[in-house]
Amino acid sequence: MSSLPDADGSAPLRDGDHASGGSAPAPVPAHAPASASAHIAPSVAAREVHIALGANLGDRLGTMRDALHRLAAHPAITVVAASSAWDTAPVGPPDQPRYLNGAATLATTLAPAELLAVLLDVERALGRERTSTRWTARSIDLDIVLFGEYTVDTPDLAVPHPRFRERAFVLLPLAEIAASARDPVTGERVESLLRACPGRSDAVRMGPLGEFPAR
Ligand code: A4P
Ligand code: MG
Repeated sequence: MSSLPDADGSAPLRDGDHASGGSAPAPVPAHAPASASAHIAPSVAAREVHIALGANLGDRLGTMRDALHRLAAHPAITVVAASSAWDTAPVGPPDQPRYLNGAATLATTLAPAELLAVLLDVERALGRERTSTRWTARSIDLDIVLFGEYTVDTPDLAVPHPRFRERAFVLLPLAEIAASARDPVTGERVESLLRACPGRSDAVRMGPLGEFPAR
């Protein structure tokens, strides 16, 4: 993408590709399970990925915690950090309950499309039902917000998430755990995107999503 600010900081990924090129990959954290690097070719280093979680049906907090534990149990994923849970007003159709939102940082050797497949599996396992209408109430929503400094633009996956810059319900929790993470499209850091984002005052910080990495 010509608009990318960092000549060496971003590289488009095709569906199914492993992240390659771009900035130096994040090292596998010391606490990563040994199986994490064995899952895919050992030469594939773990990437730092930030995901957003949202829920406004059922046991919102319990479902979000369950989702993180399921991700942490995956052999190619380490949950490096989790934000607080934030109670937020619904964006979109107003006739739905308030959301609980959060964010987590993962280290993974999975390719973006593979990680998306895992997230969709976890959503299904936790009772997510999709309707033909966008932005309707859901038991759990798991979105990839940033995948290192890479960009992905395929029919099934867009990274960075196309709407994260204008969403306080994504940026507030993300800024707790990844304030200096950089948006590869605008070059802005999460903390400065948050400062420019409307809707922050409507969100209420609740307790932690959980202790990650799990001890
Ligand atoms: N998809 C494309 N890019 C991505 C990505 N980066 N991460 C595709 C995850 N999925 C991605 O998703 C539909 C398809 O998007 C996926 O199958 C995948 O192939 P979905 O979860 O069924 O759709 P959705 O969430 O209803 O729609 P959308 O447009 O992704 O919604 P948003 O933008 O995520 O907004 N208000 C509050 N307060 N809190 C919320 O969490 N969430 C939404 C949904 C609306 N209002 C909200 C909240
Ligand atoms: Mg989604």
